[in-house]
Amino acid sequence: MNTSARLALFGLGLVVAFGGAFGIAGAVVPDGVVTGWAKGSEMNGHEEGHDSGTTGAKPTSTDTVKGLALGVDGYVLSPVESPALVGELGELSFQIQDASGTPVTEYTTAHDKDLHLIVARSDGSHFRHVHPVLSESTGTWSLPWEWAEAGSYRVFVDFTPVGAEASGLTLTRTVQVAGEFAPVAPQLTQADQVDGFTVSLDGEMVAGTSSELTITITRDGEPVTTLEPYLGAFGHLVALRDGDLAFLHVHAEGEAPKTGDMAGPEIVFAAEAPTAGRYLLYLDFQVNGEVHTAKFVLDAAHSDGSTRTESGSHSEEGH
Ligand SMILES: [Cu+2]
Repeated sequence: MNTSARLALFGLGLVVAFGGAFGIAGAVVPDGVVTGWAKGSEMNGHEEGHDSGTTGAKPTSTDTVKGLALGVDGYVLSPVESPALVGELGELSFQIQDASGTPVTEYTTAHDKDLHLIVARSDGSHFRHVHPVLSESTGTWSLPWEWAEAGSYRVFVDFTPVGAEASGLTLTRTVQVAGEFAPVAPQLTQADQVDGFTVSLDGEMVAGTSSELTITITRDGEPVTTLEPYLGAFGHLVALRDGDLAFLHVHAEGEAPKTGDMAGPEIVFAAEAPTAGRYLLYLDFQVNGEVHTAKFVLDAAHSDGSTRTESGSHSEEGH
């Protein structure tokens, strides 16, 4: 594990890394429940001592991909309640239940919040990263909610149970929102325009390898140097793997910025894709008290360096 050493190279760096793809057997069953084996994976940079120095043949918990199962380590994401119809204002709510079915009401705060909620339509559009409120009496998390469009959505919750050994868990469910919709095929893009900001991404991802991604934010052609800490970091990157929406929610590693600190125009990430193929990346950043979200779509090259991204003319066939 040289993650710590690598992180030290990036003062403001964030790490985007899936574990290796050991033992993943995710499948979408007809009722929309996603099953899979994604036991206890840990965020890079949070390796616990029990991993270090082991040389056993078994994959460790860092070797799994997150965001493919509704239950991990005995914790289960309950069914998600939400408005039945597009355009109907209501509430989205759920519980995290422990192995005995009891709603969990105590969490370890991570990145300023006890729980992070990410919702994305399965085609990668309509991404939201928000923070619901916990009712400690019922153990129910909720927030006001309205579906803007129909479709099949993936709901991800990212939280850390209490306990010294606890590491961050990501649970997921599918929510269907009735109505007609036109899925959008994610097109490769390394630049986005959002709320007057131009956000561009430089770098390439290679399967199984840590690759540096540099995000640069400008406004009206001028570098933005007033990035503010948001949830204890200068930026948050969520990456979803196109095809199964394997998930990663990462925050800044290393020294947390202090209130009043500013950064920009560049944010550096180390990205490690578990497989070649397309990834949907979402960057949350804050300027002047407002949070903005920029989206990118990248192809990770095969570990031998081959890529299908240059011309886009190669077929998907062949192994
Ligand atoms: Cu969050």
